[in-house]
Amino acid sequence: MATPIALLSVYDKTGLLELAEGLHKAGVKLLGSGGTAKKIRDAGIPISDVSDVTKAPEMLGGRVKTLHPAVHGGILAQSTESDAKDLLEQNIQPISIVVCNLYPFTSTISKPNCTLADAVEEIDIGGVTLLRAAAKNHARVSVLSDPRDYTEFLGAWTTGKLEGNAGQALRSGLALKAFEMTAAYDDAISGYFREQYASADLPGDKLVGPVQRMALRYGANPHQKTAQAFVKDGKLPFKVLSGSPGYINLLDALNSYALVTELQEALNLPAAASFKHVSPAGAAVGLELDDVEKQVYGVDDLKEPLTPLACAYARARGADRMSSFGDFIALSAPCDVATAKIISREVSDGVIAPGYSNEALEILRKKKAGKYCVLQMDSSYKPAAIETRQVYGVYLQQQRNDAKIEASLFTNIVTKNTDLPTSGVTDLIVATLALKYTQSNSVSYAKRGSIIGLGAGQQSRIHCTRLAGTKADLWWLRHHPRVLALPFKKGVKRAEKANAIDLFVGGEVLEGGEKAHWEGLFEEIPVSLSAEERVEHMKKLEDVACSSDAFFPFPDNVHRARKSGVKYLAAPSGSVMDAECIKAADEHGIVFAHTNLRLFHH
Ligand code: 93A
Repeated sequence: MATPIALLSVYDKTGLLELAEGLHKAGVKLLGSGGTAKKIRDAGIPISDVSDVTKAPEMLGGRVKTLHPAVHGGILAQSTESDAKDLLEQNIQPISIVVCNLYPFTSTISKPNCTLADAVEEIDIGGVTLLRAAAKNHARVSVLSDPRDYTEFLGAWTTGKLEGNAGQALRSGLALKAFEMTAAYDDAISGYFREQYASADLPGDKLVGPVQRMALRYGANPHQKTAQAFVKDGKLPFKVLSGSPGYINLLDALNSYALVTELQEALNLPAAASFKHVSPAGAAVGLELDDVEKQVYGVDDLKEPLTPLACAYARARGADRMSSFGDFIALSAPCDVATAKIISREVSDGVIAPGYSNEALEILRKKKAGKYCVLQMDSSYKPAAIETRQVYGVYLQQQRNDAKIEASLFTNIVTKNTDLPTSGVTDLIVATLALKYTQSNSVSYAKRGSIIGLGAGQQSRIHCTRLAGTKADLWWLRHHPRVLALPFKKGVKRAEKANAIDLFVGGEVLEGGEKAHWEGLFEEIPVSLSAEERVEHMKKLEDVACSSDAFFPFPDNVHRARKSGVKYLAAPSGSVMDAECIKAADEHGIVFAHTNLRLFHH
């Protein structure tokens, strides 16, 4: 049998001499690139230079060292007669082992004074080619890309364990490692050039090519200093028209935009969402507001006539005004003046929409002294079918949740009452679509095309049903004539009014300074709503739709939903208590649709 040959070309020379010595003793002929060969030779271990084999010197200041048919022919040749003939004709020896690690691109670019030329010079070409060639031909060739594998490999080689299946398994594992290594190396290189050539770090940055990457101020928290948003292909699907988005802003923006797009598609009406911490505080389609609703949503004084889009945002923002404080807004249609005017007077972090009228954009750009974040989404954008994230160093990958929420989802009605009117279907679509983009567990209540109560991120479903139900109750109590007539002093700010109303409808008992402050907001101190007044008013909350992102484990959820006027209910089946839940719905004359679609979202 011909003497086996190992080609060694390593930047990191850790463990190199021990490996070279071991291979030499095992009868392997060593071949090395410049520095690698010198180090081994200096230690007294016999080794030939690659240039002896290629008959060409290393050239271009080291840019070409091992790139030669004599090397790659030797690595890539398979154990076939025809390949053996080719090698013989060209006088090339087959190579059995490739030991290679790459120029340190990542550590070079992380040095503060690294120039583009420094980075370019650190891009390893020949080493990557060695690794890929050897890994490709792992049926015959062993590739060592990590010094930590030298000892095990040497042991296997010297004890003959590289024969047969065990040998193949070891070569396969080493090949995979080499492929991972070259992939990560290429990722680092493209990441660097994305930053150099396709990054818009400031709104209005003028780039010749597409903007693929954007530096973010910080991650979820200010001490998480490294943060960026990027795509690997094409360009970022949004433009920054004003302000600079943060990491959580983008989580909100992208999730909320998906929600409003799907709402508009499902119901053929402009839609809006008000997001906080990656869950909707409210979401709605643009059904016209009546006079009471205008007052409840605080848009009765707006001079501008309300467009359907403005109605959608007024509703979305008005579902839970406390939670919407500092929201990120998504609009399914280009932002008009009326919508911009509503946004301009609320406390909000940013907005994403497929476009803005010139006047609307002017209004929004003035908000927060120019710091208000305005994003324009490319409406033709289609997200990838597979989504990947990393948690604690582990990649998680899944198919994107592309389930369509439409009327057909609610046709399997399992209760005696099967009378589901169009308005009920609309509200079930709104309630269910909102859950698709709400942190689980989640339950939502909807009425008049709008979320009126939403419980997010609860570990217990009944807690979620109660939380959402209480929000729906407070929303409805805000329609009470005595709330609408609360005698606020002139000059009380909108956010302060929202807070004061929340305390009033919530029946919170106030003391000391807090009580004095609250009372000081009014011309005349309001008398609390009595228990009877509350009961009387709550009786009038009817025809509410409620949806759950997973099955109801117990009928208590159905009973609780009913207390907030629920008439239309949707949830997947699958609970051992399904029959009990249906019985509870029948008891209240509720129309209950089993959707068979679980909608967990994290
Ligand atoms: O500049 S290169 O891309 N051109 C080559 O042909 C080449 N061949 C191996 N760099 C090349 N290498 C790299 O040189 C290896 O990946 C290794 O990191 C390094 C080893 O060089 P030396 O043996 O001279 O220390």
